[in-house]
Amino acid sequence: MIDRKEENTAVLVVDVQGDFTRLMNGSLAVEGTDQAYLDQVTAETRRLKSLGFPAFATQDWHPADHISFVTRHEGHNPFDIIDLDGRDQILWPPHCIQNTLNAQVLVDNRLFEAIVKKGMDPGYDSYSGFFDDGGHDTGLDALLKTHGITDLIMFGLTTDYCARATAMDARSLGYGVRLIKDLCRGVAPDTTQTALEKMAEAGVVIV
Ligand code: VGL
Ligand code: ZN
Repeated sequence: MIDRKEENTAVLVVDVQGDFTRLMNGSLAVEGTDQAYLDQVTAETRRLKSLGFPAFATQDWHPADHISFVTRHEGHNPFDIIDLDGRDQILWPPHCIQNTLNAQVLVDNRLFEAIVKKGMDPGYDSYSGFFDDGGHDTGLDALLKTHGITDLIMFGLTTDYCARATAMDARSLGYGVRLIKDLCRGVAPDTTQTALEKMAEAGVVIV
């Protein structure tokens, strides 16, 4: 438990949005995302913020015709993997469509200095909050640097995709990263386990 302020350290809440939750009957609902989970995430964000840590969030924010949506690929089923310009692309149920209820960040938005949107380009997925698959920068790195941030305390959804990718990019960019595992939930147990291992190998401290 982090119980006092540390300089140059921010909280980063990843993609805590209705479509990833059971609570909101999300299209890509992940196990263990009930009201109790949301209450825990909100309470921890509030607690860390009241200790003096600035908080930021990321938000998956797709156009209705996003390339990652299975509906764009005739003859495919959700969770099929296709080749997209040499990259593996998982085909997801449509989720986090811009301006829909289930794209909203479920943690009190007033707690955040900023909410950084990602995945707006219809042609590229963006699990990472820093860069999309086409290498386009979301501005998160510059934003954190403006606030003097060198270290991140991260949690959110999903462990195996967006939390993983964001944590890995954060490490590549030189941030110190702690991931609060109990406040993360994954799409599937095996990929979640692999994600935790890969993050630890990259120097993410799993707490
Ligand atoms: C995510 C799958 C597709 C995530 C986003 O937030 O982890 N997963 N888009
Ligand atoms: Zn997405």
